[in-house]
Amino acid sequence: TAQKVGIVGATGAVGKEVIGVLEKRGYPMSSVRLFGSERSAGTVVSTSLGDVSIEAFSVDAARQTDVLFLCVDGSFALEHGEKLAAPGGPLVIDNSSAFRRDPKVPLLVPEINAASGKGHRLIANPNCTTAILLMALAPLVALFGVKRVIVSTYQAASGAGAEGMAELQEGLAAGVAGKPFTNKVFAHPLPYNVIPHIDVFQPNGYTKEEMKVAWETRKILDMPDLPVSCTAVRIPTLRAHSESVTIETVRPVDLAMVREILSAAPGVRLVDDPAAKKYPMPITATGSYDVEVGRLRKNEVFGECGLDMFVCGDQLLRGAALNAVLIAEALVI
Ligand code: 2RA
Repeated sequence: TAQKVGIVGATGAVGKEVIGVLEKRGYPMSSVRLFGSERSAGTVVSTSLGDVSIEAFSVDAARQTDVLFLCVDGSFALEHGEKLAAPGGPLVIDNSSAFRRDPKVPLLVPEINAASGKGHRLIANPNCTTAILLMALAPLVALFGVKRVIVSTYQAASGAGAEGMAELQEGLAAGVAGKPFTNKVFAHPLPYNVIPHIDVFQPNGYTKEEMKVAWETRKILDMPDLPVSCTAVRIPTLRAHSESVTIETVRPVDLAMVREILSAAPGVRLVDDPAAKKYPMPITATGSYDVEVGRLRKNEVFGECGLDMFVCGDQLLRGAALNAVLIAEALVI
């Protein structure tokens, strides 16, 4: 049946994509309400149900929905998430990191662990880097088992929201015009650069972004002791994240089986014909619902039980909005 849908943070990079994905997937909606700050209240946004004016957020108003997407920061989610999802309220799907490590809150990539969300009213949407990784990793873990995972990322500006994308585009335009450019959103200027620093450094020397990949991979795969090491790097692409992934498996890897399982995996597109210059790239993954996987090869360090691959996924879609809408589809309709 058609749902009363609400989106908090509808003018942000992820909120806008949620509106687009609901529309493109034909999500059954009887109404859509958009919530924002006092400042954005009154802004008119066009949706598949016509023009909708943004309302100033209140818990009571947002609870008058069936499904509520929170596309705002973690402190907002921590303050309001549980009140919004209390009995009688909507299914709340939170895009922030606020509840991802909370053992009471399911962390879902629907193709992998939708069943863990049954009966819950508050669901966490994973970090984009983790969701993109898991689309390729989970089918392989099911087939060969896994002993350890090593990831290096190449993350787009969109991970830092609309401001991050604007800073990159303005910087690139200034650079091309021979003008100076500076940085506010990123730790350093991003054009013509790569920055091995996303989110804050932790006592163990990893960044929080890197630890999110470890924490969330373990939770989604339900493997609390899985060794995962990530180096997360921001690069000057706009909206698709790339990841170089090495896994040590339990059973020997058969490349033909890897290709077969990844070709059949929902939400995954095998792009692996290096002789024809076909492999995953941000430029082809951008705008796609599927995560691209390729450059498949046996890893020469781990031998028979090792696999290397390259993965690209649209950060705003699989990494955020699409995953959130798929959660709603899996749990509500
Ligand atoms: C980033 N993973 O790319 C973050 C966004 N959630 O910055």
